[in-house]
Amino acid sequence: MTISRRHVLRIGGGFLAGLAGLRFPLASEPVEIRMQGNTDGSHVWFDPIGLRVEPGRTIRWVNLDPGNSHTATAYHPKNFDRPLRIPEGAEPWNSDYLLPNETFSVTLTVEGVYDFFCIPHEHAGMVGRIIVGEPGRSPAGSLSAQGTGGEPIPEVALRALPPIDEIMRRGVVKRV
Ligand SMILES: [Cu+2]
Repeated sequence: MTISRRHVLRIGGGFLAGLAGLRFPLASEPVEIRMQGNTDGSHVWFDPIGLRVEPGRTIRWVNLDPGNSHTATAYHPKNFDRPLRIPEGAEPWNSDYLLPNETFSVTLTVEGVYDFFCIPHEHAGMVGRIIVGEPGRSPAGSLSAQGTGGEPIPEVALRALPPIDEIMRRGVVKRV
């Protein structure tokens, strides 16, 4: 008894063709970062504090802290002569003060690591980190995590920033 070779070969095709259309990344929807604070104002934070997105994604900060104004401000020489901690060639942003329930949005297209802070609460460790695409792909990506020049970043803020590899692994990192 012999198995028909033609029969075996017929099984292979067709299955994979359907899979290509299954991905819907919803890249047009903004990703939200919430500005939070506890009731007595002794703790303030970005939620999430670490985030990974694909290039072209819009980030929207929203102030959900009823008791405080907050900012989302990129570490960049154009913002109060702070060290460069976003990719070279990327546009710096500064939301200015957001009152409760106000929002601010930015679309990030250059791949790399972006660190940002809240102007009145940087010394309380209110900072965040966004990774766009693959940080290694842009030469400035890894460099920006070190930062250069300007008024130095307080130790408490540096320590609050989640490690790049943790953000790459988990996609979203919450404050502990
Ligand atoms: Cu703040």
